[in-house]
Order: sequence, then structure tokens, then C-alpha cells
Amino acid sequence: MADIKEGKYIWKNGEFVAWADATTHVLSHALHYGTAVFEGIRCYKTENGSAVFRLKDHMERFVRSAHIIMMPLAYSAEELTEVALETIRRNELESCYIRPIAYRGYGAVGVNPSTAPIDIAIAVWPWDAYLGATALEQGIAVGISSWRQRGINAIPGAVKSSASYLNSGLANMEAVSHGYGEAILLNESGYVAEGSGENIFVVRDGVISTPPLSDGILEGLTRNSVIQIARDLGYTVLERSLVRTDLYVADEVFFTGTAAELTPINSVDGRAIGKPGPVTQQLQTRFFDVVADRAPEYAAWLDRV
Ligand code: PPE
Repeated sequence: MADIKEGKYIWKNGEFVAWADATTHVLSHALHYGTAVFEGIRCYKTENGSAVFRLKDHMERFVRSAHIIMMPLAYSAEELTEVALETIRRNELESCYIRPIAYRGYGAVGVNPSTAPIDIAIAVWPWDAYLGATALEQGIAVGISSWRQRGINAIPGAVKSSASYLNSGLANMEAVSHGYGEAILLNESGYVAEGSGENIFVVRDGVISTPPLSDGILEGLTRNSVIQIARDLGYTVLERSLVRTDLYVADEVFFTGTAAELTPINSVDGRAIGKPGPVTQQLQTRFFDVVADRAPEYAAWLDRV
């Protein structure tokens, strides 16, 4: 949903290569069979220099994704954390998006990826508000997709795999063609799962609810952070299955994600939710304080560049 802003270097298979040289063969296994896992991480400019939000946690999820699809990585989460910081330094960016990707490369054909090599790369580039500049302030209109979230026994939500984003892309293209800013997918059982690239929360009578991981969603780190921030502010946060009508009658609805940050939702399927409400605004303000290193009690979530 944004053009890539080219940088200087990309880390690939253990070395830094010029941006333009970070290429792969057209017969790379992942291109044909979706055999790749990736991450999305943000580095923020703060008053104390640049800092990456929950870097190690993202790298641990990356390693878990690879483990689930039987793609052993040659680097540990700790090593990848250091490499990501060095990639930001070499590209001289104050704030950016970080994209680690591991994929089955060139050398084997056929659905079973076991004999294809495993390539790994980390790229960084500037990425502004994911759902548009006004979305963070005014919220967006969303629609429930006619596409279902791929099931937990098909392409598991717990794996941040390239393959699962075909599902996201279908839902997002449909939503945009219907005039919405983003799609919400229901899972195979009909419960609310997530956005095409975000987790979802509802607020009703002061209680915050979000779907449980067992409903087949990505274990979002922004979701996890917002749950903790909300509880620290004294809110009750429930992880419970939601049906579509829970969205229609909610006082407030919002998305969380690394790219989307905390984006309010102002209508669902044409039912007005309204302007961003007080809980959404409080959590959003707090979240932006946390990532900008203005909330010392959450400083452990930040890795300085
Ligand atoms: N669900 C999905 C399906 C998802 O893709 C994301 C992140 C989340 C939930 C939120 O997870 P977290 O970032 O850990 O809070 N989506 C990433 C990819 C966006 C893209 O278009 O590419 C992201 O936000 O970086």
C-alpha cells in the first residue's frame, strides 16, 4: 500500500549488499509456493535517539514462524536483533520500517521445500501511516470481507508466512473496491479474526475485548502491548471470541499493528461507530508515548539504535 523508498544496503545471507543487488532468481521456491516467513518492525525517532519497538520479540516470532514451517534459520533471534540494528545504522535512517524475510531459495522445484536452500535478508525503509495520513486521527471505515480467514489447520495464523498474505490481499482488494479503508476477516467458524494486516479490539461499556489467539489470528506484538498498556491503565481486557454484531454495537473499535499502529475504526459495514472515542484516544496517546520513549516504565520494549 506504499511505494518502497530505496535505501543503501540490505543484509542478505550474512553480508551487507548494495540495495539493487539484493535480488533472487525467478525460480526461487518461495516465489512459486509461498515458502517464506517475514516480520514487520518499526524504528521510531525519539528524544533519546532512534529506538526499535519490541525488536527481540519480533525476531523471536520470526524464528517461531520458521520453526513451524520446518525452515531452520542459521541465525538466532539475538543475532538477528543485532543485524537489524546494524542495518538501520548503515542506512542512516532515523525512523523506518524493518522487514526481515527468510525464504526457500533457488535450487529445487516441487511442493516439498526440504531440499531448497534457505535465504535470509533484512531490509529497512521509511514507511509513514499505513492506512493513510488522516486514519490515525479520524479513523477508517471498514467492511467485513466475503473471504474467510484461512483456517488454523490450513495456513496457521500463528505463522507470519508470505502464503497467508494471499488471503489478506484478496480481502483488502475487495474492501478497497467497496470503498472501505480495510477489511475484517471472519474465521471459518464465523468469529471475528483480524484485519488484513491488523489485530482488532472493541470497547463496550468500558470493557475492552479482542479475539483470542485460538481464533486463528497472528500473535500481534502491538496487540500484546496494547493489552498490557490498557491493563496498566486499569481497564479490563478480555480475550474472547467476537461475532460480527459485537462490532456493530461496540462503543469503539480499533485496529493494532506495527504498520497500522493504533488506528481507530469509525464504521463497520456502514454502521456508524463514530469519531475515535475516549478509550481509543487514551490508548493511542499512551502507545505513541511508549514508542517515542516518553514512558519510562516501558523502556524495556525499546532497543536503541
Ligand atoms: N494481523 C495480521 C494479519 C498482520 O499482518 C499484522 C501485522 C498484525 C495482525 C499485527 O501484528 P503486529 O505487527 O505484531 O502488531 N502486519 C504487518 C504487515 C503489514 C504489511 O502490509 O506488510 C505489519 O503491521 O507490519
